[in-house]
Amino acid sequence: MHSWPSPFIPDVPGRGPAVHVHDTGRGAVVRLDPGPVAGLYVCGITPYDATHLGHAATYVTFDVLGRALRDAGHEVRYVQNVTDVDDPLLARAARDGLDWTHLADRETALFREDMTALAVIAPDHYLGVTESIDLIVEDVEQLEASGAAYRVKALDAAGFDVYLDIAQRPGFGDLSGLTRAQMLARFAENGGDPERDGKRDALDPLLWRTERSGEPSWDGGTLGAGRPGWHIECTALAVRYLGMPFTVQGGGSDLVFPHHEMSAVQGCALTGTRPFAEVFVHQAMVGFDGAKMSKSRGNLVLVSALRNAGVDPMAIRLALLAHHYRTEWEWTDDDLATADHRLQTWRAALSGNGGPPAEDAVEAIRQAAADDLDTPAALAAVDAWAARSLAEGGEDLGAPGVLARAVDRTLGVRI
Ligand code: 5CA
Ligand code: ZN
Repeated sequence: MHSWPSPFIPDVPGRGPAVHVHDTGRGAVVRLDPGPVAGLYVCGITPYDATHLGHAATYVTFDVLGRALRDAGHEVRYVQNVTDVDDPLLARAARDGLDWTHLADRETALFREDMTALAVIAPDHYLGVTESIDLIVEDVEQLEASGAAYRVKALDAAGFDVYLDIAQRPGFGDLSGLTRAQMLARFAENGGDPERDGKRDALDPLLWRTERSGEPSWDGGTLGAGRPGWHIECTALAVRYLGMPFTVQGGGSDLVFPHHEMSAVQGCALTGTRPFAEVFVHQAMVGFDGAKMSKSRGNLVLVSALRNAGVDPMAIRLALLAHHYRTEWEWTDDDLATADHRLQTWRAALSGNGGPPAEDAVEAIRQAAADDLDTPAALAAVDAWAARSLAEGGEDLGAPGVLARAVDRTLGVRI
């Protein structure tokens, strides 16, 4: 699947420090040490209602991480999926009387436009489930052949569904640290089927769903016709395009369990190695009107709606960057007003003919981004320089240009 055009990343003299981020599994901020090439996998959208500000916060956060890694001298290999066939997508298409492929294509196209507008660096591999079926089938067949997965006869179809046997998986639960009762509740709420008869364990995740009448299906080789379960798509793509262990598995905090826990143990079962990813990083949920912003709830502010209303995408990006990725927050109109004011102030100061020296501000932005993606601190450093420049002017003719490039390179904000 094609992704979107990546923004130009300007050079800035010097290099950023080693990147530190919060690892969900360890519950601590850790230093990333990826060597020359960092592998980044970020869970992509289920394209039935793209792109709300919660999604945008997640992709901008991992964009800042990718930029910090590049600034620290690493190459970044970035993989992202599109869950372009899954129960919620099929349900929405049925509700709206749309062909599900049309809905998925339309919303994915909108997402690409939103990412381009927000200056998010494109993934190197951007892959839909529907174009990765062969790879997934191969992996599920391998899991079954090794005894890690098993079949359950379908009651409403001729074939059988395939599940991973979670009891065999050492380390299951390490990422989320949830109790079994909590796991069961979250599993049921997030596409799991704990009540399904014939499973060895209620938490066993579905790998392959045999063909049901009225549902899309693909040739599954020895598995029979059907379609993949949710978690296996991310396992398969990460293992194939990054290899294990890769540097960072990312997504919103709603994915910690079951999705990331399951994708990880599936990857470990598939390769016989651990860990799946060195570090798991999660964006806190962005809310709106008192609840997590979500497609299923419908309390959305869409990036495209703001863009259509004439909002500068760089103001949207600044509104997102004003919140630390580990802090939950709720979108209000004030966020946008503050960001717009900030953007105008920065533009005025950074397009001036000279200003105070920018070295300290450049250093502060780099330090802040590498220090657990502390974007609010990075914005404060630019605010301080801009305020000083507008109040006092300055003799350093190169300063606005250097700082504008650093803001663009590190924060992805084009002045
Ligand atoms: N396709 C799956 C991942 S494989 C999925 O979760 N799709 S999604 O469209 O529901 O979400 C896309 C990304 O946005 C995920 O990383 C998800 O964790 C994140 N996300 C969803 N809602 C919010 C929110 N309110 N705040 C922050 N991030 C969110
Ligand atoms: Zn995923």
